[in-house]
Amino acid sequence: MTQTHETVLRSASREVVIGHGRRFCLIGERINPTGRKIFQEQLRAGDLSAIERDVKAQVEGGADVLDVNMGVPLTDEPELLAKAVQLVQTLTDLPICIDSSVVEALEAGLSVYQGRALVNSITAEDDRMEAILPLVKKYDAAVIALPNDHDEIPMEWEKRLDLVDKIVRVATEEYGIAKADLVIDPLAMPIGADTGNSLVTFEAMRQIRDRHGLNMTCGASNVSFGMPDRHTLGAAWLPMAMTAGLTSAIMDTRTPQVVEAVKAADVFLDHDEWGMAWISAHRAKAAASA
Ligand code: THG
Repeated sequence: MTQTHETVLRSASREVVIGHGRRFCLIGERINPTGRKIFQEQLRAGDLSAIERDVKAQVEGGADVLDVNMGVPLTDEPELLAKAVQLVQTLTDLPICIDSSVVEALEAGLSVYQGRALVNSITAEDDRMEAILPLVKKYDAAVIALPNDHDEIPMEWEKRLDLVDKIVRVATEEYGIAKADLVIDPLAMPIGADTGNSLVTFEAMRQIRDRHGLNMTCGASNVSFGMPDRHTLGAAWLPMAMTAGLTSAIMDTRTPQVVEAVKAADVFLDHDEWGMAWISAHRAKAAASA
């Protein structure tokens, strides 16, 4: 068996560990204005108040980490992301996943973050790794890496594995980043586009776990995009992905159906010893409704 790695994330006062023998790590996705017109207009006008509501909802739904993305067209994204990261740190003690395609925004977010962040993300492209991996090292963060390069997303798991090999080699040998601090996103594609997509992603997950022991995360809501009854698809897909080695997901924790499917899978995968977390969550729920 390959040794598996544990990724340690921290806020100023709390630690979260992602690992293959542990309970699944839920990364709340909603602090993100993509596709949300009103939220985008508010952010453009400097009104960050909606973030408060989104943080509250993701935390109450059971998030372990919060993804913060401020990708609003026609804004100063570094400034906005830094402000959002500062605000979120006043609202919760959960660690943050700093999500941007803009290198300067990632750096701005990292520079105001107190703790050990998860940077989202690099690809296997040389220029992305060159720009972002020094920041990961400088700020002692962990980083999500997507196995795609300049061409389109590879639809063969073998090609994704080749790109994972490249990312691991470059990050560890050229930038001195520990394997424990690499979290691979094996690329979950919409099932509506091709019903063979998930089989490729599950095989990539098994290979990444068995060959590298690396942690993984995924944009789990991508999977059901364009399909009816998305929650049921999500609630089936995540336990299957967990069995294949997925150790965290970027997901909407407001949906109990999906969150509970993950918690149940933790019990069956023996990641929740004696089902203690499962039992205490249900006791708390019973107490709250009494
Ligand atoms: N991998 C990594 N990071 C990611 C993603 C990924 N970050 C962004 C995204 N994907 C995950 N986050 C979100 C946040 C919000 C929504 C979806 C994913 C969302 N989607 C609406 C929906 O699904 O119906 C519609 C949005 C739209 O209109 O485009 O709210 O895969 N590493």
